[in-house]
Amino acid sequence: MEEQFVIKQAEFVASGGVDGRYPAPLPCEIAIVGKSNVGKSSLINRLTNNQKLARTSSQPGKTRLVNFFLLNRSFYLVDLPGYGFAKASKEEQKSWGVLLDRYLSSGRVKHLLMLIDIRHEPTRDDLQMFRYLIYYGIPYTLVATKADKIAKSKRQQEANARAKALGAPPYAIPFSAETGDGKAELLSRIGQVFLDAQNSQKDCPEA
Ligand SMILES: Nc1nc2c(ncn2[C@@H]2O[C@H](COP(=O)(O)OP(=O)(O)OP(=O)(O)O)[C@@H](O)[C@H]2O)c(=O)[nH]1
Ligand SMILES: [Mg+2]
Repeated sequence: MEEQFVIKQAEFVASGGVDGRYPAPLPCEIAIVGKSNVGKSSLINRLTNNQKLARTSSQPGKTRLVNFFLLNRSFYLVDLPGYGFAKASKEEQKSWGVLLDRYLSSGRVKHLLMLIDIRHEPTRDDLQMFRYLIYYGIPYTLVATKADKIAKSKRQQEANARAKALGAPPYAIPFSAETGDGKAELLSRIGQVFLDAQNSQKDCPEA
């Protein structure tokens, strides 16, 4: 039987991005994108079983920097500021846009987890984000968050409908940071990405 990928250890490493400086890269770096309040930081906490690792808030706009978490002492999981935070000033929205853009175009990120709320149609910002990651050719996995808010029997169907509305192949992992639903599937996806990154590193060691 295939061994389950487990997160044994997690630590906060650094916040960055304002000056375009980040920690030294590792072969595997997975970042989380999605609109403000969709549950990016909560997902990190659930995956690592540490409610205090990434700061969360019921107020949108909590995460304002690019936050690097080192998992299993071997790869980065990166928490990004959410987009589409209506209350932010034009100036703030612009600087978050620059931060995100600079990070995503840095070539560091190997895989994106794009989070969408299982209950809502994608916003204009979601559509723009999705076009952006296709444009840059960044591999991604769609995750439909807050799955606990709808009936279990409808979750997969609703998650898939959200993916389809984005213009993606109609599949998203239903996930709940509240109950841990979808965690095993997401971990297995992350495990795959991690192994692929390790293997391609072996194939071209100087990359
Ligand atoms: N019911 C439920 N609530 C959730 C879930 N995930 C997150 N939340 C709640 O949604 C709110 C926002 O969560 P965060 O994890 O801070 O969201 P974020 O995407 O990091 O937000 P920004 O940092 O502002 O971009 C908090 O009140 C969380 O408790 C979930 O799976 N189920
Ligand atoms: Mg956050």
